[in-house]
Amino acid sequence: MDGRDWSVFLLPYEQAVEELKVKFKTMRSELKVRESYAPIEFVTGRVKRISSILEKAKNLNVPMDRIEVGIEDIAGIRIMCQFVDDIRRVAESIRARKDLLLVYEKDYITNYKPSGYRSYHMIVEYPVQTAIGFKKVLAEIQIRTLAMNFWATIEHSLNYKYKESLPDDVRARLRKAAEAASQLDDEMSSIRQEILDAQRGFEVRSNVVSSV
Ligand code: 0O2
Repeated sequence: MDGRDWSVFLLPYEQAVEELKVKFKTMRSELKVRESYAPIEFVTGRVKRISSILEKAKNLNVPMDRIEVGIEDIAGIRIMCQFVDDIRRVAESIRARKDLLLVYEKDYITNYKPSGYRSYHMIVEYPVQTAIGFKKVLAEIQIRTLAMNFWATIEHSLNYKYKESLPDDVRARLRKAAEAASQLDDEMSSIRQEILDAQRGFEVRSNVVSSV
């Protein structure tokens, strides 16, 4: 494929990323109004770089005429949440959506990667209405906490910079840092739970007082 072919090939993916970003950002603002709390903190999206698509196709032995089905994250959406529980809530709402079809899910939170990487991935099929007709594209939705995102962003940039030359001790320290990020998430969840319990206790007490 030459440059023009790639630009045309990537158009529906660009459209899918833009539309999905708007939809999840809208979900956040809508839930803030309806329930005064949204499980989404912020949303980003990107279309995979051509060099990354080619590299992944090579690594996975995907022929060029099969990249549409063989590379599932050409369109990528990332949803950042405050708490681990929020990830489950967002995943549930994605499963219930009628504007996309869930293909499969990868739970890298329970089964974190050897690198220490944690995130919840959902591969979906998303229909776009292009200028020349209807087309279904695959997209990868990554759902993670702010702590998971902090770790993944830094690990990704270090890996990108140092490639295979990342020293073993750095890899080991990154794994430890991922563990620390996970403990931070657990601690934040338990602090949140204590606040919720305290608020519930307060509501119960004030109901008893108002009924006497
Ligand atoms: P970029 O730069 O985001 O475009 P698998 O075969 O299951 O190991 P596969 O098929 O590559 O993995 O897909 P996976 O793991 O579901 O998703 C790949 C994407 O997840 C990556 O995209 C990253 O965004 C993220 N990811 C997966 N593992 C790691 C990791 O160890 N560290 C970090 N920082 N991110 C990870 P790409 O392809 O890296 O590219």
